[in-house]
Amino acid sequence: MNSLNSSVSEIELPQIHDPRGDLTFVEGGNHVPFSIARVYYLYNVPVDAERGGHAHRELEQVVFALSGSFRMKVDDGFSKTEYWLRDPRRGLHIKNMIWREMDSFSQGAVCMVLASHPYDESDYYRDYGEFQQALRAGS
Ligand code: T46
Repeated sequence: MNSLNSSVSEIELPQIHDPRGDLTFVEGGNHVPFSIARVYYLYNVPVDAERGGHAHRELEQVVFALSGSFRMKVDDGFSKTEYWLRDPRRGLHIKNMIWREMDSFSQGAVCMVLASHPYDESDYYRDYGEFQQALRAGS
């Protein structure tokens, strides 16, 4: 069974700073503990939008605020906590079977996500009751 502490953690990426600006890079299997199969990003998000509201059976992801900020609420079915993402060097690694909800997007926020698998709708629990049932069944 997942525990929230072992299933959600912050990852800090390198930053190369020089007078021309900052450069940050990310390598799958190194900074991110899986091979990156997919990258997607959220942008033009209305400040009052709520995204997420699901969990994944297998998928692991690392979520970044490349620009601006937003709140990420996470829940393993037993306990809940929240993170504010606002630093493009600091990502949130979320393992499978974690319910997540995102809100409080700042104007112009850009959220980038590195994912361990290609998109697969059958990997989603989009119903909280089903998610809880699956946790109780240990699946
Ligand atoms: C997550 C948060 C941070 C695709 O066709 N391909 C994709 O790679 C993704 C991510 C989504 N879609 C389709 C599925 C839906 O028809 O795009 C539509 C919106 O997806 P969703 O409602 O799942 O978007 P969010 O922002 O609520 O959640 C997404 C990810 O799905 C999720 O895994 O953790 O971003």
